[in-house]
Amino acid sequence: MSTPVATLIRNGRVITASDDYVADVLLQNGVIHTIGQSIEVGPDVRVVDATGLYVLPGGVDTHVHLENVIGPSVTCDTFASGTKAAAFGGTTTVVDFALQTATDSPLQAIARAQRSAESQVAVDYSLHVIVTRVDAQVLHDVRHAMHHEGVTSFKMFMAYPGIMMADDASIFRMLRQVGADGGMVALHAENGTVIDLLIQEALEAGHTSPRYHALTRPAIMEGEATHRGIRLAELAQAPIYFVHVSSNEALKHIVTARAEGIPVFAETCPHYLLFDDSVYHSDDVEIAKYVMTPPLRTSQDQKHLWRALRYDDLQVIATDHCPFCMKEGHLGYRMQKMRGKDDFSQIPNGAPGIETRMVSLFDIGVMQGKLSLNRFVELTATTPAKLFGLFPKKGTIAVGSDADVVLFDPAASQTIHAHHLHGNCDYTLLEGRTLRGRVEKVFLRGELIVDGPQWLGRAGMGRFVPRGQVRAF
Ligand code: DUC
Ligand code: ZN
Ligand code: ZN
Repeated sequence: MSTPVATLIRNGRVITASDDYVADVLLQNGVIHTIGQSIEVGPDVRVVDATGLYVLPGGVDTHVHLENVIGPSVTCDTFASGTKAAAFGGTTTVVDFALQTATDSPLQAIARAQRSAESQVAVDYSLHVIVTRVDAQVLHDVRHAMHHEGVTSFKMFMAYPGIMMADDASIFRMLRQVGADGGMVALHAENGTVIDLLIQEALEAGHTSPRYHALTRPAIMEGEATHRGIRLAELAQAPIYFVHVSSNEALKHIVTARAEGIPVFAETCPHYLLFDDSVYHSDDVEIAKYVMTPPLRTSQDQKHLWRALRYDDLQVIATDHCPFCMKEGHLGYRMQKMRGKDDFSQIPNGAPGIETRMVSLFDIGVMQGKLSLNRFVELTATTPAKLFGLFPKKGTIAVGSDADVVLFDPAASQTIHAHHLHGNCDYTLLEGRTLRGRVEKVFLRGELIVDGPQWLGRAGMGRFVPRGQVRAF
């Protein structure tokens, strides 16, 4: 068959953040054209029988690091490998980061990331700018980025002094302007200077193994920074978004602020739901796999995260896909994690997860009765799209939305192995784990890009998506 003019997904169970019904869905000209019962089509339309399958909006992962320079390391997934992996995992839109270096402006950072992404991306993408330095020119460029480049969110760090950390006044200035312009500041909330002191003291005491990564980043310092970020946002009268919330110490401030009506939003990540800090109870160098920031927390924290996900104190589950190789690696990125085998502070912080987000959350969330199907879609596609100005183009199944659609088999299962995944990372935290649910087919703007194990997508077919204002309420 030559390239079909359209695709009819017949008789699938359409799940959105609010609905759940069996219907036919016609994808045409890159968008969802019609949703109905027994839709008639001509012979030039490809018909896919989706009986027994879920028809989900393509996942929206608003926290990924592809080709990101983080300190002295570069994440091992390129825009090509990372977005292909995303597609196989049922994610059709990613938001990566453009880093403002010491010498350039946010606009240069955006242009640089776009140049690199353009020929490589296999799903649609956007960028948050990491703003490390704030002055009048930077604020001017931030405004330009928002109104002319379609970049409406900015990440700032309260950790990593001397590298990426911004001071409170800089964060406040950004919150005030970006909030007034309808954008979002995303914060990495940890007290960076105290954590650096704890790291220094641990190393001086000879505590060098990877487990000390977690011991030197206590949850209380995540809580302190979260509270400070909230107060800055309150003063600035701006919405604020906390990335990678891992602990109840942070969560309790978010819950209180939301109850007071302060527009605070937050994500957690699959690894905080899948694992707890018991993995750190060893001096084995393999623990470097679990060195991400913030570190994994207690099983008690995990219970609080699930509660917050259910009751909307957390609104998003994004991956913080930040892959570094343990051993083999690709593209010359060998032994990245092993750089820190004799000094935990040298282990690049981050773990992979872009391809396993949807299926792992389906298994531990939906199948274990912790999340409804609607909530699963809301957390992984709809709300991230709303909070970051992508909705309703992305994040839902509705007439006129982009035809980014995942056919998902809830009755299938799969055992995860790193060598079956499509990214460049040589390990997965889920190695050997059997998960219920499987992505069967993925459409990007109506084009079939994943068909079972077959890759039909192309590097460069993804598009930069200019984003609008946040929909925070
Ligand atoms: N924060 C992130 O969001 N990703 C990787 C490392 C970090 O500190
Ligand atoms: Zn961070
Ligand atoms: Zn991150």
